[in-house]
Amino acid sequence: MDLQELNKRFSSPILSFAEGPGGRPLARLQNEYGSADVALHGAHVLSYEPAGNEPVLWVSQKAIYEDGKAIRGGIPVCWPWFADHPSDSSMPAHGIARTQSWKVIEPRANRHLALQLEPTDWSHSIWPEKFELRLEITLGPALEIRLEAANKSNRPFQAGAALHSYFHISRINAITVHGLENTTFIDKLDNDREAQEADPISFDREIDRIYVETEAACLIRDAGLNRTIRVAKEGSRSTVVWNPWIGKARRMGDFGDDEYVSMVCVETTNAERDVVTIQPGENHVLMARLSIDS
Ligand code: TA6
Repeated sequence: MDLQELNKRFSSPILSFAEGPGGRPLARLQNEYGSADVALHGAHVLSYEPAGNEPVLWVSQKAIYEDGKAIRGGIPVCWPWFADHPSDSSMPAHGIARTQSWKVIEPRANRHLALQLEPTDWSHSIWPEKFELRLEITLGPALEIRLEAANKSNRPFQAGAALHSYFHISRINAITVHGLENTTFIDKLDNDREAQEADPISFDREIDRIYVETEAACLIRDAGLNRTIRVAKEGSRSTVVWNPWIGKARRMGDFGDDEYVSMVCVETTNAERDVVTIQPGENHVLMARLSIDS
């Protein structure tokens, strides 16, 4: 559906469609609470700017906007597995959802934008389950991102997932992440060792941690911007915290060498022991709610 048809069929006083980065279709939400841009590619939230505040999300200056590629930044939708496929390393990292084009559909009551993904020949060739994904976004006092996964088959399947949010910060050494104190995490940089820390998270090196069995909201306190980003969630039992630091940043072609200083990932996830099993005919909802704490 081209932009003219999208606007004719779905635009509203707060929703319009325009050409975005890479000349690709973008949905733009705008109201008294602020604005948010969502690429139809990957149902990928690219920006969220609360009224009167700095952008909440970060996107790399070197992000790539191409079919089959994931956009570096914003909120990649990772499904039906997080990070590497559990048993087949030849599979695409973070699943099949973030690299495909989603369809705009009618949102449910009180929600502002809805996108849908169903199996394609490509996805079926690498993951043969019958599913339907629906991403709904609501721009209010918080930006609410709701990922609903439906099992359309006659057998249960396991689904890992993440709303892999990249946040805009002043400087990596000016922030701390709160809410995961004394919570078990899997350290992806130390042979999946499990550990806990009593203090809020501060950053002086690469961090790549999957915190498990936690439903806590996280706070990103940013002394440089004098603000706190709240990352609340529902339907999620894992939270991933990641900063690539300079070494990994330099090894990623779609990530500027020094961009690691202005971002942090706090990801609303179900991974490892928190992967969910969806029964035939049933759904699972994963939701992230992003806001600036007054
Ligand atoms: O967010 C944690 C993580 O699994 C890191 O290990 C890093 O690989 C990151 O995701 C980005 O993954 P991507 O496939 O988007 O490069």
